[in-house]
Amino acid sequence: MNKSLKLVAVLLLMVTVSCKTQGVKTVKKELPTQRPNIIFMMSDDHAYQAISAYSDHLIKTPNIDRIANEGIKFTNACVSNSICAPSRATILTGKHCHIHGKVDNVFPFDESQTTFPQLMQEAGYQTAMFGKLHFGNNPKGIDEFKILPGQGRYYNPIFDTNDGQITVEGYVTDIIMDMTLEWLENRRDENKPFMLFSMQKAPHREWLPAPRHFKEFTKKTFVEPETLFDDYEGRGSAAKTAEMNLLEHMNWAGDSKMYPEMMAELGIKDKSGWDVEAFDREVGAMNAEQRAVWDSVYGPMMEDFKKQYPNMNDTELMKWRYQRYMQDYLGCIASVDENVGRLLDYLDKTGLDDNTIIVYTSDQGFYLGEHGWFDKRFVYDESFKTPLLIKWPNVITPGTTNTEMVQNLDFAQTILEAAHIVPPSDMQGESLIPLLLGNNKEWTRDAVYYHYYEYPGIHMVKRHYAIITQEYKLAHFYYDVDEWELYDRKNDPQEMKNVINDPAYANVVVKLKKQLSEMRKHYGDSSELDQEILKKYLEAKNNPDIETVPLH
Ligand code: SGN
Ligand code: CA
Repeated sequence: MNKSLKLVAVLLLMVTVSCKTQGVKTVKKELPTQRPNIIFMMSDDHAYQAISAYSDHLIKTPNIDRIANEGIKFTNACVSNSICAPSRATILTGKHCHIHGKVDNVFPFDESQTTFPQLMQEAGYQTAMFGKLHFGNNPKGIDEFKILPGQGRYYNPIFDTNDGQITVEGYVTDIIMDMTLEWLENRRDENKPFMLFSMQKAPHREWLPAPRHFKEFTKKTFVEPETLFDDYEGRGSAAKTAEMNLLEHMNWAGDSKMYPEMMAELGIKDKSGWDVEAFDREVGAMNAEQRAVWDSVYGPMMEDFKKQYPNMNDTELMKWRYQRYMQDYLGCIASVDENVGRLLDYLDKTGLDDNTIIVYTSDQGFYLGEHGWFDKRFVYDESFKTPLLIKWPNVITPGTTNTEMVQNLDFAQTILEAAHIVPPSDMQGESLIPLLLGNNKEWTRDAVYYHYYEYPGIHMVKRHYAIITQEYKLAHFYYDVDEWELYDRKNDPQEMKNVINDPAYANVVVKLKKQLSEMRKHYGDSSELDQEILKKYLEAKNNPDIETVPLH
């Protein structure tokens, strides 16, 4: 064998050996060196049950599903407090609510807290935010913003901007995406990576779709959840006294879209005290063209209902209200999905998608008739869990499903690490980067912490804190009752039976109570703090001079 042939043979041998060793050794994936752009899309109250990547029993969302198909879908993502502003403050600070101060929609955010966009801005990222933030409308660390004041409205909405207020004609979901795309096209600084928040108001109550979807969705009939007629036996008093039942607590005008005049004709009273106002606030904000489409669809539908109403029993009314609710809620989702499609197409077309992380999530989950409910707040699954889909080309393996318990608390650290920024040591989450890279063995968390506060207040969900593992959920409702609930998540996924007093679970209860108490200590939460927060809340509620009291 001559020299060069020998060399080729040796090289071939080396390649074979190294291929073999690579087959057995797990190669740890690393972060790419180039800093990525990040687009954080969040909708308000978007239940995972209404995303076909999770389940298509209610609606198909082909565009949102693209993110899952091209990236990762988390099936056990959850929040630490299932309500809007607290969840958003947790996302921005990477801290639990008792630390950042926004424990409910009422208490103020502690403005001295650092938010992750501030750190990104300091590190050279261009930052922008469009849509719903829900608190502190001059967000820290954001170069350019157009934000709905408070909850904002669906038609012809007002926005707070860097240069004052503007009113924009059209439908809110389309407008927020117009703003997002316009910024990408015209105001992006090509020399900087960007952090862009595109945050939809939809499908928040009172669930008003775009006029182009009125007809299609009001004709649809949706499958009912198995627990629509839940009687709350087998649960504690919190489920029984909550005011979120479709039959009992939904507004007729605001929610079910009955014309106020029709309510008067049928002798239906405004039980909530803001039902008619809610209808006027949204439907009253339509322009003549939008209103004409509304009347042409909702008019005949409600006339038809008016004829049936006197002969309907409670079961029929519940079924009707559920369909009405789903028609409007899912009509809103249709627009959200179309607009996600617009963004993905734009990124594809411009090639920007190559180095851009796209996140799709919600500020919490939502009840779509499960347990007879709408709204959120409880630690029970439909509101505790939230959708989370992330796409990152060349980093996340397309079509990955992950079942770990990840939380909104983790988002700040994840995004900072992706951007090569070291997170401050007082953030309380864990970076999801190992899971995004597929280094799943590095993930060690086995339980998450939850704490809901806003009570007494709208929907009357009692204060509770909880520990949640893959197998169990242990919750303590501590005001104005003292009740514990335990659910076996594997054997009772619908959470119909509180097994706290079942002797078969006695050991589980002891173990989880201990773990929960350690967890509270670890995160700096305590009964003393609970009492302090409660005291302040009750004082504010009883003081007519303090504006921050929840009105309903
Ligand atoms: C409003 C809604 C409630 C909802 C809260 C909080 N009522 O008060 O149903 O729970 O917002 O929602 S409404 O009749 O005014 O729509 S959150 O998403 O902002 O937390
Ligand atoms: Ca919300």
